[in-house]
Amino acid sequence: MSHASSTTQPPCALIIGAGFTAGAHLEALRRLGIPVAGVVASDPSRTGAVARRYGVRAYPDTWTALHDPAVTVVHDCAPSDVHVELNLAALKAGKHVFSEKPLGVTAQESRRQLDYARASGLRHGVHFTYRGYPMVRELRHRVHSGELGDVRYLRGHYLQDWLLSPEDYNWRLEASADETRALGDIGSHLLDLARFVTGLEATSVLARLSRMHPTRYRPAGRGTPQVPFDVEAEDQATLLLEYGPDVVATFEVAQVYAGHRNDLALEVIGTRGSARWQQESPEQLWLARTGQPDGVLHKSGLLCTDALNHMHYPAGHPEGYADALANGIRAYYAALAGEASSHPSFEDGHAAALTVTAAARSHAERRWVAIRDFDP
Ligand code: 4PW
Repeated sequence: MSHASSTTQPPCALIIGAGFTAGAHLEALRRLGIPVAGVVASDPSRTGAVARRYGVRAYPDTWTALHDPAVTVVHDCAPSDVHVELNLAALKAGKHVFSEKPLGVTAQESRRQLDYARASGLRHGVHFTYRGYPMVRELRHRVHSGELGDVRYLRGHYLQDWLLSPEDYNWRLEASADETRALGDIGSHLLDLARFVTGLEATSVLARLSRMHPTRYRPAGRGTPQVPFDVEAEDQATLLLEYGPDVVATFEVAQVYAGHRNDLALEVIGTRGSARWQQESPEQLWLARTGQPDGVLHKSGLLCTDALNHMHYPAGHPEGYADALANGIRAYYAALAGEASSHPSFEDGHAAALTVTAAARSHAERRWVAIRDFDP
């Protein structure tokens, strides 16, 4: 497997998908000055609409898009259940891949992609947006510098409410019984955040998954009644995790908790102190350390270097989700250009998928499971 053309050409992106995430990638690429060849999605009218909005080419089908010699990097912003097919096709066409999470809806899918990507020599990345916030970098630095002592507990949640009503419709809700849904979609972010911040690998999990509504409704078109369908996968999950013998975590994930818009939070509790970051107050870090007054650290020019590398406006000029997303894309393209830059890879995507798959099995069998047993 040799893919010399994509590794020597200047970068040029292809976007697969036409939803919220595809638009966010397009905006970030534009902001970073990275050329975009075009867009392709399963629905030609949506492909056309996105292409017009951003002034890029609308490809007629995925094969044509993936085999355009102008394209060097594929951004997979398509629904989760087609990532395996699209990412493998992109790698086979000799393109670098920057995939949205979850890398696969099962650990089998993420393992196949990781093995193929490693052998291809192409650059593989997974977009775990929340690593792109300066204060996440600051939290990681403080955990690794030992400021909190030895890490013992993690508390975290990723809670949303945009799928609360049975009439709220999105492709995610159609996940089959052998896939995960909320856990893969947003639980993967929380698992990755905990792993990134602490450097610890989850070793075992006990999980309980549930659904708010057994029946939901799919729109059938203008003037036509909505079509009911059975919900097979979870929209809520409670996890108890072990990270080796000494560290325990409790995590909650849901997309049906009223009032929680994009409420991602991680608290690291150590033998000498605790620290917490929350996505909805992204420029702050809560700190409580023994022998010191509790306090909230605000984003400033005095943060650790890694946080400053991810801070692109001076203190007092708030940065949020779109900036974190652009920071993740910037890090991937810098690495592609040969610069010393780290970004989440298919290995990180596989690590999250492994824990999600193990959690689904734990729920199905109502028992603790060892996560490594699920690495195919
Ligand atoms: O990746 C996540 C999505 O799947 C995002 O960060 C937010 O939640 C927005 O949509 C979903």
